[in-house]
Amino acid sequence: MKGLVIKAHSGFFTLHRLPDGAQFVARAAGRLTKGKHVEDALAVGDRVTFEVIQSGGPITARIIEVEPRARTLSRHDPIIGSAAREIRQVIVANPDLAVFVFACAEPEFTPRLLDRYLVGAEAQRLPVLICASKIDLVGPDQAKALFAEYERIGYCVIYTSAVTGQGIDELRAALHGKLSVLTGKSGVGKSSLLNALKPGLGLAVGEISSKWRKGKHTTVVPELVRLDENSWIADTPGLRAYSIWDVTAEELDAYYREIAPWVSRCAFSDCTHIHESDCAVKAAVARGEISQARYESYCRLREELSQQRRW
Ligand SMILES: Nc1nc2c(ncn2[C@@H]2O[C@H](COP(=O)(O)OP(=O)(O)OP(=O)(O)O)[C@@H](O)[C@H]2O)c(=O)[nH]1
Ligand SMILES: [Mg+2]
Ligand SMILES: [Zn+2]
Repeated sequence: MKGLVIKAHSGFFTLHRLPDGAQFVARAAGRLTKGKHVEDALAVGDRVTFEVIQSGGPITARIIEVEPRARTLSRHDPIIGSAAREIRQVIVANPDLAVFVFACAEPEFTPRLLDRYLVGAEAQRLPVLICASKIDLVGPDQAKALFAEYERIGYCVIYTSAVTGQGIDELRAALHGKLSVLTGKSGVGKSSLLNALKPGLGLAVGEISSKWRKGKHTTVVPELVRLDENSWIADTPGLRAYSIWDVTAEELDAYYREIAPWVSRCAFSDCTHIHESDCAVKAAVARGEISQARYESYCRLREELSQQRRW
């Protein structure tokens, strides 16, 4: 039987059988998890072959095979004290789309964090959608102004309000037929959006509006929520999901999509675009073709990456 892993919880996996949707709680066959692995053997989003077992307990299935992954959303998990071993923690297997949720207000929009997420997604070749949430708090004009630069460089931005219902149909259409990963810091309204997308879902929503100030996360376990027949969404715990630590300083320019096209025209092939004199990127910034804010974001991130310890 074929299934989709919709929840992973310390060695147990909840499976959604395809195509009928019957649910099973499974463990993985020993050989799948034994031995050396560079990444988690099983994660939410994996497509598996399984068999039903009679255990008399809560476990009703055994996973016997995992389909090769199209891509993964993952992050490095350095193992303390053994630099040679490195493991990828798979947050979601086979994602089709990353949805980055940023509130127009409460909490305040932080473009530098969006840039980090975008770099992570570009590096993992994951298509991106930006969701500007809580549009009711600022109105359409101010919301558009906040995200204008991202639209200009070609990212799709959908403006939503879980309160008025604005943009929810547009968002639902964009998610159709895909496995999407919803990411954003605590309090931006991810669970509220999911509840609006799927009435009756009843996900817990942070009740105290000051909660985001403490950065407390209401959602803790990544879990796939089914929007319709073949549309799935993972409400991730956020923040750490888009670690960019796989990216090197030298390749960073490739992941700023409006910077990348200029790189080959720089005088030096290893141009950092920071201090060189004959630099096509800096010239494009001077002409206003690359925004000052995004360029500064690039410089800051590059500095940070060049200082990080490699393992
Ligand atoms: N005005 C307004 N408030 C919203 C909107 N969406 C969510 N909120 C409020 O924002 C707060 C946080 O919403 P959540 O949906 O819990 O946010 P979250 O992103 O799921 O937060 P975590 O689970 O902690 O990561 C709650 O008080 C919501 O009522 C919106 O569209 N407009
Ligand atoms: Mg939540
Ligand atoms: Zn340059």
